[in-house]
Parts: sequence; structure tokens; C-alpha cells
Amino acid sequence: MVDGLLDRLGVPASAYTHGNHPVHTPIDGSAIASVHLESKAQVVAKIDKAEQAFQAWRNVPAPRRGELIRLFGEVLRQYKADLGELVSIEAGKITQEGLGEVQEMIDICDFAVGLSRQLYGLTIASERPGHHMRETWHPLGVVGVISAFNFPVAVWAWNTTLALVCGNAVVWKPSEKTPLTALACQALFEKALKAFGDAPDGLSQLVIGDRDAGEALVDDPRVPLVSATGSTRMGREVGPRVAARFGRSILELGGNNAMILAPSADLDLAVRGILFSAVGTAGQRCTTLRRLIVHRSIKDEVVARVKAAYAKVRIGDPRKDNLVGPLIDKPSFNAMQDALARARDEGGQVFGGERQLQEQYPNAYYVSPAIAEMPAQSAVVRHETFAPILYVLAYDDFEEALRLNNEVPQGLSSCIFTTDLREAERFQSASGSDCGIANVNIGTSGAEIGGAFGGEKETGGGRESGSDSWKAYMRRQTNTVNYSRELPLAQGIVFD
Ligand code: UN1
Repeated sequence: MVDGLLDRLGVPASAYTHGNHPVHTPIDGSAIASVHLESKAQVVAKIDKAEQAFQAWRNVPAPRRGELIRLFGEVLRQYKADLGELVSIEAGKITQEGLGEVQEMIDICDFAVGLSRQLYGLTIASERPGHHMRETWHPLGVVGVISAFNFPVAVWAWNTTLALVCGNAVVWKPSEKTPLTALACQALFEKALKAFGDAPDGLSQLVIGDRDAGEALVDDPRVPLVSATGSTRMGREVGPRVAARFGRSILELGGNNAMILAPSADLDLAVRGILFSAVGTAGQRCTTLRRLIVHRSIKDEVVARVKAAYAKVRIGDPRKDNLVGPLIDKPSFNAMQDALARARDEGGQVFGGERQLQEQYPNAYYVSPAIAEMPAQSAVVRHETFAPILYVLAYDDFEEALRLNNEVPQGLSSCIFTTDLREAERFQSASGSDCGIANVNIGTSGAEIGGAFGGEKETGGGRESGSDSWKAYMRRQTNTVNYSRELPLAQGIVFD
């Protein structure tokens, strides 16, 4: 299924045949390749190499570093269709979303190229005569990137393009579920390196491995920054371990994203927003809409309209004309069924959520998206289940809606549909949504790369992608220069 594609993308067959770790496509559950899992020692060797590459790369002028990313963006444009298709095959995304993910990579390349001429610091007024102060930003070193199956290529690109433009080297450990897209990214990046000419060897490396490989990155003191995307459970381990050696981390963990749907809202827009955010990527985005907090006066109407839309959603092979592809694997399907059973136990009324196409694909897990009308924000609603389940809660007054929005452990994305300016502004105010992303009349998912991406509380607090997220990939240095013939001390101290 993938040989021709991987060949076109420049991945040698030796990288994905005769390995010790099978790779399955969620489309039909079949094994499509096998890769070699690397040992801890191999990861350490790659960190050594990256460290050496960093020594040279940090001295290359940033706009020249940007040129490498410009070339990478060109390569991605050229291979967008192939890489998008590989994302569909390996992660199960529908074609539109596979292509969208590659577009997100191209967008962050463009952003990073511009950034390569804008790594600005401040100049600061000194209290001492004949002195000036400034802030400079320097590269950090080797950046470790750990990414998840659901955005197998874009999240790496967010991190790597910024890290490289900032003068760092990168070692990437993708999810064991999606090594082929990672091999393809590496092959494409190597095309850009070749066109660039003189980048140091080992500047951006890939590690195909399991938990051991991740641990090697997390524990190595030569990796000053670890950017990790995945479950809150994973982040709970990674964060403290990196902190214990005084490393930094960017954590991008679970979300439990809500929409407040107010009585003044444009319901046509809202229903479309719900559909894309709740059902897109088969509910496997960290930004997926998981909770609908709807005003009681419109709840029945909205639920009826969403159910009608859900009933029409085409489910099946993500490369065909469908809107919902498969779940990534069986554990994911089981977790969804467990959550639906718990929702019923907690007093919920469940619609949908059944397995689909089982006869055609006995080893793949297609489901109809589920809606669970809940009497309260009970335990199952507060937990992130990485599947298309939309919990519906009714509210009577706006304060209650805000409280429900915030009363979960996670804090990634949120949105409100309203035409009431007061509600919209309040939602985005200091006493409104407590999430890293708070949208008005737009769903919770599908953020552009230009903004900082990430969230609060159990989401981990990290910010990646746009705005000034680049600062996390650099170290700040405060410089004071004395151009006078005196040596005055700060705070007026006399020390004669
Ligand atoms: C993720 O699910 O890990 O905002 C990232 C979005 C995408 C990124 C999601 N741009 O839905």
C-alpha cells in the first residue's frame, strides 16, 4: 500500500522492511511495513551527533538558517499530495485533513523563514551613565521532540522549523504508531539539506523507538529542551523528569474542549462548527470539541440538528469521499466503548458510537460519532477520551456556562457561539475561559499556525507554533556594556 509512495518520498526500502516493529494502517488494520526500533545507545549516539551539529549551526547567521527552512517549505509544496496521502494511510485522516496537515507544515516554514530575520531582543535603559543594556537571544542546544500519532508530521514541523531557525539541532522521536510519515519527513528534510549544501551533519535526526528511546531524550542533560505532545499521563512523567535535571519542557497534553452555545447564536454556523470540531479527525485531535454547553432553551433543537447531521456523516476509507475515517487502533475503540458505558452509568443518554463496517474491515475500527446527553459534568465528562464523543450539558445562566467550561482538569481550547458582544468579550476576559485558546463563533479545533498553540492546567502550559513561541527555543542573555571611563556600580553602591 505504501511502497510506491515511500519510494517517491525518498525513503529507502531498507528503512521499512525486515524490521522488528510492525506498522499497521488503521484503514484496514493490515501490516504495511516493519521498522527497526532503535536502542537507548543508538539514541545517545544521535544526541552526540546533534550536539556536534549544534556547535557549528549556532554560528550560522539566522537568516541563512532560515534559507534551509525556505528550501524545506519548497520541498513540502512539491510533495504535499504524497505526504498527505501517507498521513491518511498511517494515521487514518481523510484526504482533506491529511493535506491540511501538510499545509500546516508549509505555513510554519513560511513563518519560520520570516522569523529568521526577526529574532529580536530589547534594548533597555541603564541606570548608570555611559552604559547600555540589551537582551540577546541565543540558541539552546539539542532540542528533543516527542510527537503523537494524531498529528504525525505537523507538530514535528512546528517544533523543528522554529528550533532550527533559532540555531538548535533536533532529535525527534515520533509515535511508534506513525514511523512511516516520520521517515518520509526525514527524507524530505534531507532533500532540503542537499539543496542547502553545507549544513552540519546530524542537524535534525529521527529516532524510531519506543519508550526507552523517549526516556533517553528525556534524561540526557545535553538536551536542554524537550517538547512533548501526547497524553497527560505521558506529560506527568516527562515534565518532572526533565525538570529534575533543570531542563525545560514544552508540554502539549490532553484537552477537554468545550463550546458554549448561547441562545442568540447563529445556529447554522454553530451546527457546522460542532460538526467539524467534534467529528473531524474522528475525534482524535487534542483540540476536538468534547463538551457542548448549550442554553436549555435551544438544547432540544440543537441536539436534534446535530443528530441529523451526524446521521448523514459518511464513514469509511479516509482516502475516499468520506468525512470520518477510522480510529487509530483497537485500544482506542475499547476506550471509547468504556467511556460510553460509563456515560450511561452516570445517567447519560447516548446516541451513536457503534462500530461500523466491521464485516468489511474486521481488523479496523470505524465508529459512528457519539452524542451523550448528560445530566451533569460527571467524572466521564471531565476525562479526555480520544474518540468522537460529544457530551451535551444544558445551562440556564451565562455564569453557569462559564463555570462548566472551566471546571475540568484540562485547559487547551474553548469557544463560544453568541451574537451578544457582552458574552463574547466576557468569555475572552480574565474571568472568562481559562484555556489557552478561546474562540468566538469558531469551533475549538483547526487553529492557524500564526498564534501560539497550547493550553493551561493539565494541558501542560506549553506554547508552540506562532506568536513569540520561538522564545522557548532560545536562551535569553542580558548584556550590560560600559563605554565610559568610570566604573559606577548599580544601586548607587560605593565600594572604594
Ligand atoms: C493536535 O491535535 O495535537 O488546532 C494539534 C488544530 C490543529 C492542531 C492540532 N491545528 O486542531
